[in-house]
Amino acid sequence: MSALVHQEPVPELSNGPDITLEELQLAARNHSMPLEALQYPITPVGMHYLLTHFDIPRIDPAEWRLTIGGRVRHPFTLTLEDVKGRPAVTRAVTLECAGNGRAKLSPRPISQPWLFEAVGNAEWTGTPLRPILEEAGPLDDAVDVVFTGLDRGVQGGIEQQYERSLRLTEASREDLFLAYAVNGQPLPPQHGFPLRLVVPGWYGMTHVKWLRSITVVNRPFRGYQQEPAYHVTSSEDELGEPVTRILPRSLMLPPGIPDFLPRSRRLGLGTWVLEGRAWSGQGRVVRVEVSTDGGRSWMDAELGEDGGDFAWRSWRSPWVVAQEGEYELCCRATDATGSVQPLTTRWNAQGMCNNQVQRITVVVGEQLVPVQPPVDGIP
Ligand SMILES: Nc1nc2c(c(=O)[nH]1)N[C@H]1C(S)=C(S)[C@@H](COP(=O)(O)O)O[C@H]1N2
Ligand SMILES: [Mo]
Repeated sequence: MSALVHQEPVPELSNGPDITLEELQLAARNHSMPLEALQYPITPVGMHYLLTHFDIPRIDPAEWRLTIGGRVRHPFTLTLEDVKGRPAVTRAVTLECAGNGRAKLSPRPISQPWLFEAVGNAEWTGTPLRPILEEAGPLDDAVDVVFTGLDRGVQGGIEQQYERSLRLTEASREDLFLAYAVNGQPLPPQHGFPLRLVVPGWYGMTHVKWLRSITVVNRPFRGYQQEPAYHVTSSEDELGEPVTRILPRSLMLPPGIPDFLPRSRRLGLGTWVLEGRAWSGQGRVVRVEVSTDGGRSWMDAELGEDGGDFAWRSWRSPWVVAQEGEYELCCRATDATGSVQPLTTRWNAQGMCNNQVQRITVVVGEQLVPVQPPVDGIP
């Protein structure tokens, strides 16, 4: 009678600590970038990762105002039209969540359970922040600049607006801007409509969405998202080091076709091109290496065009596969400061900054039709 029920064979899956339903709830709201999006030099908006701590606020652009105040000589307010009327810049910026890689740590710190795909490289348009700060005129005792969003919630038992600060010197750098468009479109609600901060090179938490106010203060800001959140610490009892700039990382476009479960890749024999993107917020990516034996031996990949100071760059490496079997592919980036992606990362309590190398299992079989013809490389 039940012969018509379609049942797949149960695949052998990797064992890990159980994910809770609450983590799954976060993971379903806050999606990562599908790795096939590595094909695009500029990430299409719907494929860009997303992270929102609380609810996505609904904002009426006619009512919305940005206030600039605190320890300044000339506090003022801008409408959205005022912001758009100011000088505009457009920049490709790689955004990555500081918690990217968290789910690979053991034991897994409980929060958004990212694997390695909490990243995107969109083209943001907005107006530079520095002239706005200059017009406001910070007083001599100014220390921090606080960026406050319109979203509200409870975290760590504390009711709060989402807000983060930067030292005045960092906030006054030339490359920061307030973005009202992404990939040529007005910001969609989930990416911060109508205005968000963009801090090229810094991890995602700094890029405050749904910006409501910019406040200059005369002491180091200690709001929840500044402290204790976003620190690399080995225990809950000590503060540790604040998370700032993005560590180097490379990702590989998974070759071949996926096996629905267990998510490994299938590929035929032949000559393939392994390719992907690499980035760092500390300096340019100067080297990417590839391994097809799980990190035992490495070869240099060819680097593609430099995407600019704060955007990822492409890399590629030919791969001749003459033998059937299982392969473990890895890639690792080195940036201009000499910082290299590690094979394993030291555990930390919040699951921050895990830039350990990605591993892709590929099953090569003679029978398989070559599904991915050798290509000229991603642009
Ligand atoms: N107001 C506000 N801004 C925010 C957040 C938030 O929850 N609220 N999340 C931050 C974090 S942790 C990240 S990683 C990035 C994600 O940006 P995206 O969703 O546009 O990719 O936004 C940052 N800005
Ligand atoms: Mo994040």
